[in-house]
Amino acid sequence: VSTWSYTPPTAFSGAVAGGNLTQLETLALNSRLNVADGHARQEPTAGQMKVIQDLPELFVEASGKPVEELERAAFGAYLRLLGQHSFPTRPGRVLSCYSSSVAMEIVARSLATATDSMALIHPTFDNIPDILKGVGLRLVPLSEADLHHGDLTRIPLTGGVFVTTPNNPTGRVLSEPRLRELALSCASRDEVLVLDTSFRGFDTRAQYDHYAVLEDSGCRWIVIEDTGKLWPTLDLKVGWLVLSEGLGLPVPEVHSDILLGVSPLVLAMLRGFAEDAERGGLAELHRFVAANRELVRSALADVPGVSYPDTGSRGSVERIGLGDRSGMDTWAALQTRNVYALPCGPFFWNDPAEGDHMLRIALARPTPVLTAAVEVIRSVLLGR
Ligand code: EGV
Repeated sequence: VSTWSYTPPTAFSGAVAGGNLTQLETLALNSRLNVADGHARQEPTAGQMKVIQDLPELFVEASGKPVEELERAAFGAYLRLLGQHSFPTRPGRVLSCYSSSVAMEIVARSLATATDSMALIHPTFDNIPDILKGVGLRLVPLSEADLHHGDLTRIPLTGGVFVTTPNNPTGRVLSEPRLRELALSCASRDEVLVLDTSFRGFDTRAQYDHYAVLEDSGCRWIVIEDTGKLWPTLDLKVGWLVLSEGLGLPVPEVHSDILLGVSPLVLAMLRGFAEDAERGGLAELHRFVAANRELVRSALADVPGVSYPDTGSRGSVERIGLGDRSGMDTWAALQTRNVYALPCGPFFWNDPAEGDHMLRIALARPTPVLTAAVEVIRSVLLGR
């Protein structure tokens, strides 16, 4: 396996200490042994390659159709694929964004007009607390233990509850009964429930009909759906903002401040990827991720102190418990050998020490890349 020559992006060379996770991911972009970001970088399958080869025809098709039709087709194909059969169909209930982070920024700005505080799942990817704090919201951490098993009436009252499910990096999925409880609690406390479901495509346990539960509960809700983590589309993707009736927030107005719409070509391409996934591609992807997870676990099986905190995770990222070793020291040692992972401290946005002794590695990579990266991780952890 050849290694690309690596030039650190100079703009980010000072970003390591005190930087955020995305800055660490940026450092990894030029290395072949990049297992840092959670974007999909595996080889396209034969079915996906067919869609890629059809791009010139899709371009012509997209130029000649009303955007609303392309949007409805892509959104519908994606949500039906993932079991979300009660998704809203009325105009105005679904807004397309370039990415789920853009969608989140729009949600954050909208929420900030109505409240000064939110409860947010802990841990989660650090750009979510950063976006919410960036508009002035005060954040209350909601631990996974409290989210899944705690007394919901004891969560401090804020303007809303923000939950990533399946969560990043743990893969924990909010169950249907628990979503119902949470939604009813939000309804009775008049809090907005925001769900980020970017990783739901990897886990059939996150593919029950969330919209049926949300609509039944009577709460005000926003769901952020994201095609960006699933398929190797070179970051051509959409983040959809799906809104409840009577939300009472200026989401459409803020959305219109930020963008007019996403590319019709991207919408047409995503419909093609969703249809391929429906024809068996999704099951194939699940097998691929499971095999890569197994590859990692078995390659590191005999390394003293290594553990897997997320035994039940089916997401495209995997946490590795490092025992006594620090995540940041391990990150630095790997980085000198051109391997880029993520230290887990920053995921614990309210208490980074909780994530100090863990690393996150991406599984949505070509198997030879993952094999080579894990071989280096193994030598570093063995002190070689
Ligand atoms: C992951 C990075 C930002 C994000 C990476 C991610 N994007 N910061 N807007 O996509 O798990 O690696 O979610």
